[in-house]
Amino acid sequence: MELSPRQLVMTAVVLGACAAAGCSVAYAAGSYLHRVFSMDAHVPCLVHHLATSDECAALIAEAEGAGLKRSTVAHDNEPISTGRTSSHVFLESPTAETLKQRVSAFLGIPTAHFENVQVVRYNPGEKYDAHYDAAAKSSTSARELPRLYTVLVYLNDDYEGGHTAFPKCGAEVTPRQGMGVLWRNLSESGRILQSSYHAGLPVTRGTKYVATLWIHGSPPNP
Ligand SMILES: O=C(O)CCC(=O)C(=O)O
Repeated sequence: MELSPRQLVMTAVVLGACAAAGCSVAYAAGSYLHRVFSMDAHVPCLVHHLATSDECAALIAEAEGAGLKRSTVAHDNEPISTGRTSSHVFLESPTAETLKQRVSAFLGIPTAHFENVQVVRYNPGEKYDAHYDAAAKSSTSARELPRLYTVLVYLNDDYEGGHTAFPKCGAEVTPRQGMGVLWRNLSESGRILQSSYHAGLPVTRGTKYVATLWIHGSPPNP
């Protein structure tokens, strides 16, 4: 099933407390969400039905087929981190491409600005401590990464724990298969946005899978 931007708009929701931070994501039937955002999504937003259940299942199978490895934080050649204990793999597959195309249409940013889709697996006890995606360490003074937006897509929800927390927004997302969470990491002037500080809380039972899309302001270096 293909999802139109209109269907996505109809189900977009702003996470509660951050709305006070000045973002006006108005409900505008017939508008595309990226226009509603007017590119100032300085708050995390939920996007329901961003991926179909078939796509979610395919991404999990493709990731398992390709082989996931213990996660690093910014680059695959870094040492492993105790703050990020999951495993992941970057995928280049027709399903990953479909997801990129959909998010690209949704945000109005070409897929050339996207990193490859990363599929992350968390077994019980595994987590990703609070951090900024636009910084290589969890402090804003650390080396910065040009990740303008992050889009997380939950690929399953048959597990316990594993919520995504935005501590500086007072918001916590309960994963639902196919649902996305989208947020901006950098302001227009390139400052790291406090609202983008987030964590993948420990999974307490079962296995969690998410797909992560990082989108840059210009095409990333190969
Ligand atoms: O798995 C989650 O809920 C959060 C993932 C995350 O923090 C990230 O990919 O940057």
